[in-house]
Amino acid sequence: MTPWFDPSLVFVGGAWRPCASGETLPVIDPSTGVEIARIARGSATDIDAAVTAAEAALSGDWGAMPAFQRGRILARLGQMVLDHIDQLAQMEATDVGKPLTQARNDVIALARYCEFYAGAADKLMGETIPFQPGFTVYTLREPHGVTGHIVPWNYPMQIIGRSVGAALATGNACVLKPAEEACLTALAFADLAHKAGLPPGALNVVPGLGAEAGAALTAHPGIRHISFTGSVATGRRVQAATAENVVPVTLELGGKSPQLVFADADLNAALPFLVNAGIQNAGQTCSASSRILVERSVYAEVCDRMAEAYRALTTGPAMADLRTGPLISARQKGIVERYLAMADPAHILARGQLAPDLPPGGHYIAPALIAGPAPDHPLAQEEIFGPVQIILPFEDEEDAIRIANGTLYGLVASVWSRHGGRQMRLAKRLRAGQVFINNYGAAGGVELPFGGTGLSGHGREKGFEALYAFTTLKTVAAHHG
Ligand code: TXE
Repeated sequence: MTPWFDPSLVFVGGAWRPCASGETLPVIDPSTGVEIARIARGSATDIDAAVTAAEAALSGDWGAMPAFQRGRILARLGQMVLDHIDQLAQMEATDVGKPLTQARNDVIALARYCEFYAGAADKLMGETIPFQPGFTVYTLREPHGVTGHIVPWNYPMQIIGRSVGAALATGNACVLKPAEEACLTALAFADLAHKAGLPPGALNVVPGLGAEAGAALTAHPGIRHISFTGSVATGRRVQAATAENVVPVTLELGGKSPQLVFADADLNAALPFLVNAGIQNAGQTCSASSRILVERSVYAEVCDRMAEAYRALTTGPAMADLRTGPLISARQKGIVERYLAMADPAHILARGQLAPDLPPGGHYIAPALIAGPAPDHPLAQEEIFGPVQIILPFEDEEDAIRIANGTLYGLVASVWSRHGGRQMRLAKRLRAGQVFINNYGAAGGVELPFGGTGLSGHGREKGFEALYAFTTLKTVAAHHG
């Protein structure tokens, strides 16, 4: 997989150029541990140049462009993404270590975000407000200006789609800082956007380390909004930095999302979702369902059936396209192994299988299903971010809610039950930004507002809701007598 662009450059003002320091960072293929490319080590100087380019775009062609025209460019971009599906999927699979089919799905999701926000660009409207006689009052939705986007390594294309897509549709100019572990598709996206007709400076991409390029972006006084997806620890730093400049921030910080399985559930329908929501992308998913809560009377049966499904899971290189690939890095593998070491070996119900002859430098972990640590155990409380699921029993609806809501997170939850009243009650009482009934994740749902409460963060991305987040509201009160 050789990118069609030079990945060691930054993309600023519609052109590729070396970063100011001239230094580069390695791109490691997590499936093999081998370096496959170099990316720029962007710094505060590059971020500053990107913000300047974005400001120039706003006072030039991009800022003057009518909304429908922005939509057309996004629509073209969506088509170009689909036209490059093979290259982009291979690039993402190699860079992130995700199985090729999952990487292809991410390409399709990126195209869907472009399509959705293309269609929405000229449909965001203000209101007229009934006021006193002699006045006409209305609201205008205006772009923030230059928006900063800090993206993690687990779903680069999807997260870029949901945040940059909405920001461009509403007329902001973006500076994107992808994760140092997986930058390639961010750079590819910028190249395609340029070719789709996006004016220079409307989208700038500066790869680099979080503590350098990332911190410089969040602290830059020219940035008017920050969208961040990543860890709680970094999210806190990002929010503190944006507080200095008093700019709004959207934080999506992962979770410990539960699926609640009641005795009356259709277990055949539930089972694939119970397992897949935990192991997709090797569990490195913000909305991963890492806790399965099961009504006591069917607990043993669900444990057995999930264990059987786990034993059939295979893990191997991204290009082998098995159920799970490697973890992103040796560091992430170490984190997951430390959590696994906390488990009582007798509680590990099942492990998946590692494919034979794995490349020795890859960061592989066989998925693990762990039964019954106490709900307050770190395994049942903390985000592990690996292919590990915890399965716990509950006694009744009240107990289920207590355990489900008993972490500091609140991103996603699901309820498996045929009982309509229970579905509605739980949908109201579960602490989460999204609740699914008899499904999980709704296949990604680009149309569906997404975000969390508690340590999972605040603000909403995806769907139409993101358009409100990426605009600021102006009220105009005209007195005409
Ligand atoms: O995250 P970071 P890491 C969780 C997951 C994982 C843990 C650590 O539990 O084990 O976080 O992952 C940039 N100012 N999630 O270390 O540090 C960084 O360059 C500005 C959940 O990768 O949060 C990258 O682009 N930016 C999550 C992005 O922040 C900074 C997805 C994420 O990195 C910065 C990823 C700084 N000071 C990890 N420091 C999810 N919600 O899905 C780093 N960055």
